[in-house]
Amino acid sequence: MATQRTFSILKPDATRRNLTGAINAKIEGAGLRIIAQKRVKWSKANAEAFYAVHKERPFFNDLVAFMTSGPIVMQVLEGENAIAKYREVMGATNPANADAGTIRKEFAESIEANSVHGSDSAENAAAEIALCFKAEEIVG
Ligand code: FUP
Repeated sequence: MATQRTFSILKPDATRRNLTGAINAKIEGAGLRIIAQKRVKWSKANAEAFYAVHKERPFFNDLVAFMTSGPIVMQVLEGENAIAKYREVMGATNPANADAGTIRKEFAESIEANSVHGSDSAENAAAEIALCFKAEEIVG
């Protein structure tokens, strides 16, 4: 498996509880390199654009409200098999179903306030990175 890049977000529940360093330690401990990182506060339009794929889902409005409720940290991660590896390190969407040792098992508060986002495919990783970072902000 070749070196890949994936897109990550440390969500508002993580920044609120001062967990960005603890989560980054899990990411780096898994062998992923943080090659871009910035802390921002999303507008409603930013969150709606990012989660457009979930527009028809019943949780969409709550998800947008949550993702705009505080600062987030957007990242590009690089490593061998980075997309699947980060999904493994993140754990299941619902922390109740997440494996021991995963970010969501250790840190997530609920299925909504679940601490992290990670791309679920190579296609989405490329699109999410392009949406959120300029090429010169990514330093591999
Ligand atoms: P994941 O890829 O694991 O982040 O999960 P999804 O793409 O299915 O969902 C995206 C986000 O929507 C989740 F991180 C949290 C939110 N969500 C809910 O709030 N309720 C749900 O039932 C499912 C997802």
